Amino acid sequence: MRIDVVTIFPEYLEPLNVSLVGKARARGQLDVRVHDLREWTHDRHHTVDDTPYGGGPGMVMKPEPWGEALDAVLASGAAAPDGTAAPDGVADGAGAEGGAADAGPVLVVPTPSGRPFTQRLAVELAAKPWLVFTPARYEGIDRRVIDEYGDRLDVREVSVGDYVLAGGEAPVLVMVEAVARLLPGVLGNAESHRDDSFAPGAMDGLLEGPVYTKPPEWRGRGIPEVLLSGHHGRIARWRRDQALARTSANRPDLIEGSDPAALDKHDRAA
Ligand code: 6GU
Repeated sequence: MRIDVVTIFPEYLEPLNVSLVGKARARGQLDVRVHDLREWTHDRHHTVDDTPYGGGPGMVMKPEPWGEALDAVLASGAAAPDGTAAPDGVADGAGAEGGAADAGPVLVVPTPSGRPFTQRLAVELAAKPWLVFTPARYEGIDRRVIDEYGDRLDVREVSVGDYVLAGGEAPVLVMVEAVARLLPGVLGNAESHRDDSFAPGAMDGLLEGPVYTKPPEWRGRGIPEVLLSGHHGRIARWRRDQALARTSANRPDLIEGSDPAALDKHDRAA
């Protein structure tokens, strides 16, 4: 997968050199290119913002640098991004809004006004060959930029939560990590995804329960007996009960929104 990020703070994306994403890049599983938006300004002060039409507080990012930057980035991969083979299903347009090109790059626009970034969206984006992120500062980007590329590309305005950050760079770190760990071969163990909180399947979208490792006693605290029993059926039942308890305590909305058929009679008893 190829990922481009256009930002006025390239150094903010340095963590993409570390840990899981850094290793995926070093292995060639991920081609991440970070670009400085100011390279596409032409004035002495490299101006990227201006006052909003209609008045109001703050500044708005000017359309011209974004247009030039995105044209250049998109042209640089127009044929086949980086030679990396597109995973199966990439060109099928599954989940795309329709209309704009389904097979090309996905433009991900971080904004607190966007649709929620969820595990479902991470899975969808992980199947694409090329993502372009446009983290903004100030009050956001001149709307015409989003409209312009929306006519040609699959554009997603995405928020990472119900709070306001100073810019979209931290959300890009969040989204890239969530996507990268889903790419084939990036996590050591493909099974690691199966019980992820929010993953459909074994845990039916419940939150993961507690985990333990050695030593068997720490500061007078032991390990739940069932985990030492070697009884796989009882362990699975216990883990599910823990997941249900944690989900109803921390995220009752996930249970209210779930399919009652996903609960078995043991769940109801718990
Ligand atoms: Cl994507 N950007 C900003 N600036 N704030 C946010 C956000 C994004 N998601 C939640 N808050």
